[in-house]
Amino acid sequence: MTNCLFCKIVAEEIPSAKVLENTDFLAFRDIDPKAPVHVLVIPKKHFEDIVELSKGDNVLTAGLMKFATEVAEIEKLEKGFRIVLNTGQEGGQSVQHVHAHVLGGRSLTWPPG
Ligand code: DGP
Repeated sequence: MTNCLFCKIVAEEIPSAKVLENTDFLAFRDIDPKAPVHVLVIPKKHFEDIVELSKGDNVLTAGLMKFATEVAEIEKLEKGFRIVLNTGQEGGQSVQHVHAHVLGGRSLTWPPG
């Protein structure tokens, strides 16, 4: 998708601090971290949100979770972490390319705001 911020990060038109990458997924550090570790995990192919992804591609849907847990392992989050997929307006999604936040490195409170 031409005007998608995260597609531009995948295409390296916009720089990012990469954490992990394979053929299908990219993980990079959030520009505005909410925890000592805050990494975004995205499929390289454009899907607007987790609803579109899960309806469109079972393999990538499962792969996203697997990739996110690999990121948690690389980031040494053995004490615990959180995977968050903000979805839609009320879910707080601001970038319309599905992404999982991997958050950790501190004690995380619940419930979120
Ligand atoms: P969400 O609000 O769930 O849609 O999360 C979008 C996240 O994307 C937010 O935490 C900030 C991050 N973000 C926005 N623009 C950029 C950028 O240009 N680079 C990086 N690395 N992260 C960005």
